[in-house]
Amino acid sequence: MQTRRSFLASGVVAGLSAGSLSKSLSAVQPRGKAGFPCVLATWKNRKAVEAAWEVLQMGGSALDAVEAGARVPEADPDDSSVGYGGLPDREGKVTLDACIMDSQGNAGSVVFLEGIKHAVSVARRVMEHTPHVILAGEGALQFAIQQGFKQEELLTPSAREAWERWKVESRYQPVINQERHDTIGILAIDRDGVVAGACSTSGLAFKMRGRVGDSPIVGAGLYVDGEVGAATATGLGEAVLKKMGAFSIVEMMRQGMGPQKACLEAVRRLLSVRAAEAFQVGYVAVDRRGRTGACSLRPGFQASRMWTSGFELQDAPSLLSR
Ligand code: SD4
Repeated sequence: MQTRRSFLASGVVAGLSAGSLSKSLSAVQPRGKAGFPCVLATWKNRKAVEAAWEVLQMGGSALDAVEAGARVPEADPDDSSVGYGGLPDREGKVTLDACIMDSQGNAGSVVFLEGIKHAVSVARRVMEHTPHVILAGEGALQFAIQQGFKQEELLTPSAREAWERWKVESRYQPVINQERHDTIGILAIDRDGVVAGACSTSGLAFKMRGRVGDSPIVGAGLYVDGEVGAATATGLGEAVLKKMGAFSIVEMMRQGMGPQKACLEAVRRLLSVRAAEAFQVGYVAVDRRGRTGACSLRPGFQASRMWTSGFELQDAPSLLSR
């Protein structure tokens, strides 16, 4: 069990004073809670976490749980960063990226997928029904249709309006936390201690056509190793890609770091990415014992967590103060 003291020591690893982090840290420490089953997700994703939890409660697998969880924001028209209702690229097209991984290291992902709401389920089919890991664009759509997925318009009237407003100036400038970074990264450990993860997003609003972020890239937006744990990311995908965020966190946990300390160290590494002063990234991680971690570059990132004791939404500690 990670103690407050051991976590504060990690502030030193990150080159931070313990004092500057202590306030937010007290909010994020699980205080005696660890273990499994558990579900951990990026942002305020209560319904997704509850859907995943329900699967676990029924005796379902971690893999089924994370898929069920990710499908919730994918179907929600009010979630402007995932699936149906996601903000489009600069040409007004909603393009989706998603990834899923099991505890054996099996992975499936789709990138630049259009017209299919449940990208995470297509990713799972890629993992389970093809010899490949990633399917892109037209090929991913073709595969999804062959698999029986329904093709539909994902651009909602309000997302279209937002795009029309954006077109007036057509300037892309990531705005920290106000872009509604709501990408779902979701991790679960089932009652047998088996770990899985999934990640689903419509990517950055008004991105260049063809742009793919970190979320569907194994090791960047998501990584699972059944012997160690799992991690997932949200925020500016370009930064996460350059640092292989999720993989780094899992590898640090393999070397013995707790999930909180590993997330913090992965965030610290972002400081060397160009324009680090202008973007946000958040990580969440869980080790195979069910200890969790969450950390972001700047304030504003939250983690949603479900244990047997109930749901918790927590403000993650941040490396920078603003
Ligand atoms: C991306 N990481 O495509 C995603 C964006 C994100 O909430 O997390 N948005 O870069």
